[in-house]
Amino acid sequence: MRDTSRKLFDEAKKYMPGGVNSPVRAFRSVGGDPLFISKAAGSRIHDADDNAYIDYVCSWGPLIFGHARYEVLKAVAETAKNGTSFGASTPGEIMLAKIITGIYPSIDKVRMVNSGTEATMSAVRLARGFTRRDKIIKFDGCYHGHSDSFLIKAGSGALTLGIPGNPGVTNGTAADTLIAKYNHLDTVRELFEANNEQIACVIVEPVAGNAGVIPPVEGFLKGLRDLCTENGALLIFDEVITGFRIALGGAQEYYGVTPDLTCLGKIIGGGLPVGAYGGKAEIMDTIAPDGPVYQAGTLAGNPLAMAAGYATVSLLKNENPYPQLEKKAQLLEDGLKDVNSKFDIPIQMNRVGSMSCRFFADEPVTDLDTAMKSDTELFGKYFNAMLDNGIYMAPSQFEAGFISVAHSNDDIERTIDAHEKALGMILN
Ligand code: HOZ
Repeated sequence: MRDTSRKLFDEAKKYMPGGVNSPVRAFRSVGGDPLFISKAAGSRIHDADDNAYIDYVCSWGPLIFGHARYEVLKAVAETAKNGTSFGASTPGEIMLAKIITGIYPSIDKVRMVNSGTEATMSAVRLARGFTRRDKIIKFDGCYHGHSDSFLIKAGSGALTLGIPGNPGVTNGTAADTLIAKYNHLDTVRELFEANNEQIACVIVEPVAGNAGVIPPVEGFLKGLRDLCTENGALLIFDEVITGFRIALGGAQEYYGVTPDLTCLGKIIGGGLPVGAYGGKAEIMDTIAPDGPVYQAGTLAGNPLAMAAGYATVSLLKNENPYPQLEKKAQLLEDGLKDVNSKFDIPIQMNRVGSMSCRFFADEPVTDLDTAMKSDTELFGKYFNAMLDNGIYMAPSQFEAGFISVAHSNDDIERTIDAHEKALGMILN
């Protein structure tokens, strides 16, 4: 049934480490062979054997309108006709920068990069350069891409694959990354007290989305804001996932807390490789060529990514799909919960807007420790049973699922149905 994908995976393993270009894709924690995708449209992806699946990965978040949305494809195709990259400025960069700064009051100026990893890495360098301090605080289970400073107690693939410590990261770098517990403000306060005037920034996913989905508890983000202000440190929101996802203005709009710097990615590239970081002009002007903090990129502000991103953000601004997304996500959550009540399997349903996660755990998941109590083996069985029933989810307990504008009520019904079948299958 998935023979072609299996053959392709065998072939891929000869030429690429683990047969993949990003570890979670290898399906290691859920078992089975990864799908090779041949095409997608709307809410559906097709594998190389032409099996169709309702897709809840949505390219890990960027595809808020679903796959191959006409306006986005058109923007990319029309831009590509004039060339794909110049290593020089283009009007498209201004268009995307202008629409982003118009939507995010905390962002006066923005610098485009090529990925979320670059955005967070550069934002932290900027925070260090601006404050002239070395140490940073990050949270256990939060993932900010794969640059050295962040690969300590990281979420996503590092968590999924249980990769311990930080091979490849120097002890010096690791020593400058202080780890606090997500949703435990006291641990942040203690780190500030123990490292007086040494902390450049606190970086946080305002909704943790790489250890499953873990919403911030009441007062957590506001508490971070206050602690940063009191201690002269910058607050960085990594909104690579939440930006334009849980609200047009991201988590900072949703929760009403203003960071000093914001990292964006995913949706602002409309499915093409992109990242960005921005903030107050006073801070951003520290970046070269205006200031001494260096950061550059041959393909930064690439015209195709700018076009796809601008088309996507314009659609979001014009159509305001957020109430509709919330409705669909609620419908799905309610249906899944109804099914859950028929089975003797403890499942915690975490959700913020159109990002969600089902934890196979007994108790509410509010931090990394409680997330780690999930039954990952059971999740693996569930994942494969869902796949067999036509549903493509992130192949890890510790990732977020996304619903798009393209997901229909019929898709949601089918998903609830598949969920019931899958739970039945894993009990047998
Ligand atoms: N959690 C990652 C994105 N936020 C998964 C994508 C990947 O690593 O390939």
